[in-house]
Amino acid sequence: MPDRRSDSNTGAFDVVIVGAGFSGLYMLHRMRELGFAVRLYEAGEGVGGTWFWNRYPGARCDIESVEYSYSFSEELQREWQWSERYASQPEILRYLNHVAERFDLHRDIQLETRVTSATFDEIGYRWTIETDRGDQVSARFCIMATGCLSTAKLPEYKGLETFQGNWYHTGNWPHQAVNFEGQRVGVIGTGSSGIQSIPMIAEQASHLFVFQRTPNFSVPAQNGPLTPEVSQDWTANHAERRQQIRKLPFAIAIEHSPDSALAVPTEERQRVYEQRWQRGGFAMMGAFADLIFNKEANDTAADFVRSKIRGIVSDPAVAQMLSPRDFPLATKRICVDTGYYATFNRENVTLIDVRDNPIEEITPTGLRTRDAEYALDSLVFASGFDAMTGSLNRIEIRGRTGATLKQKWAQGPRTYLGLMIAGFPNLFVVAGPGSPSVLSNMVVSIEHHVEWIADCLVYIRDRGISGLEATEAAEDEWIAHVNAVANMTLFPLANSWYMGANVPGKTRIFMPYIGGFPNYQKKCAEVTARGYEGFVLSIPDRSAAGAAQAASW
Ligand code: N01
Repeated sequence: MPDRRSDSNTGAFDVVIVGAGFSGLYMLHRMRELGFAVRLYEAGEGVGGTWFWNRYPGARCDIESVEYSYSFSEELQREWQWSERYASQPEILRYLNHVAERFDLHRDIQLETRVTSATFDEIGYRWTIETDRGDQVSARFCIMATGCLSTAKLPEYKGLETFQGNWYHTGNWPHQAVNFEGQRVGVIGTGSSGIQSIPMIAEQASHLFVFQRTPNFSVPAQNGPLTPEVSQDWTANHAERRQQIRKLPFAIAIEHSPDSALAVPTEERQRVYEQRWQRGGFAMMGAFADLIFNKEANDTAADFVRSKIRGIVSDPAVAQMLSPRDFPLATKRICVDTGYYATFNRENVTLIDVRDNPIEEITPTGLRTRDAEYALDSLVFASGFDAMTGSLNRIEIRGRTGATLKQKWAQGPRTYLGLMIAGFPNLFVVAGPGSPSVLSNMVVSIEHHVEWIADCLVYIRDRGISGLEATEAAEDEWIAHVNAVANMTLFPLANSWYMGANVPGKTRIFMPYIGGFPNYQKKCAEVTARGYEGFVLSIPDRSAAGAAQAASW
């Protein structure tokens, strides 16, 4: 296939990709390999997506490093060695920069450019894409690789603009080092970002105040240097290991027991939980088969974690405050930490419950809750993201009927397979709502989506057709299935970002697909094998404009 980069001179591409994280980088590479004329726009000053922005102290992956890496290149797998069991943000960012260099991706990436709109033109069957730098280009296909957790969300407190100290959001952390030495620091939020950063900030700050609205379940990472044995095993057997991983429900290498938590004697159950706790990370989730389906089973695991918290935290009142009670274990993403609970034994750390004693305003010198005032030099918002839909909704995406995607999704996101949207032909989303995405090893899901999209584009090009669009019927059926599967689990019981519950006014609907990666992958393969079942394939446009475009394939 010829390299069609020269088409970029005319501002007319085959494919425009938005976002240069794990998804966008591989998508770009694949498109180029297949000979498509492609341009990638990225808002950041560098590549890396999530790993470019989330530079807060302690930022680290909660999936093991050897698994959280691309599989598409044998050479890349051989030459890259991870240093720790769970990679830190700087190491993952180095990896992604290495990938961009190694595959010479930068020549088709325009950095510091935010896509502001994408408008579909039905006559030419193309998208017009505009950016905040004044670019206006057209592309037959527009691929949103915008990430699931990319739009940071600040709580709406009055007075933030009056604060005289520095404030930060974990999802948009400065690129220069931040030094909290000798400072009184407040952290708002105790999700994964808060739980990773709190132990690190506590080591620097003169005093750390943790403002907690909802305690979360956290399990120890048991992180450490990647042992030579694991490293060598992975290098020698990665193809086989990756194949095994793709057969697992979350595409994460944890052992899944087929047993019910309720079918084993208490002592045996405790032994299993203890073993999983010592193993670290998501191992706990595979301890018994019914943990996410049966509240009683889940309670046994939740009780175990609460008992661990009581064992680690010396002040029983603080341990009680740190113990989650109002949602089942893992129905909010379980956090994976290093030294989180023990941090509350430090003299310089105070936990403040802001559920019954809410934060009322940020003041010039700190913040005020209903009951007290706190003097602070710096404030850290670890308050999360407008997840899964936020980054798509902030681009004005106008489809075939002229309606925007935001309008279409006012009652929650609707997609077919999390990949495409009825009314928005030739627009693809990598790891979109309705796909396993955040409930799987993201890199496995991303590679699967990139390859599915690439195959689809080749199919279209080979047949000389204009493109394809998901049908409303296929989308309705898929969303009904996504909801039905979610409702078989305990997940909808939590006010989680999976449910859109963390953003005031956002429709509550379970957004990711929890039917498991293998089932999902099978469904996608069936759709393809049946000639893109659930999609309408566009017949070639025989107008003069259409003929000219067809000739450009
Ligand atoms: O965000 P979150 P996150 N007043 O939404 C609190 C991934 N990730 O950035 O629960 C007071 O989980 C909020 O309280 P509540 C991972 O998938 C992965 O931590 O709404 N508090 C909550 O405690 C993760 O799940 C890693 O009551 C307020 C916190 O802020 C996802 O990103 C690392 C508040 C937000 O927690 C998001 O994690 C980091 C308010 N007004 C993130 N508003 C890895 O390990 C919000 N909060 C790979």
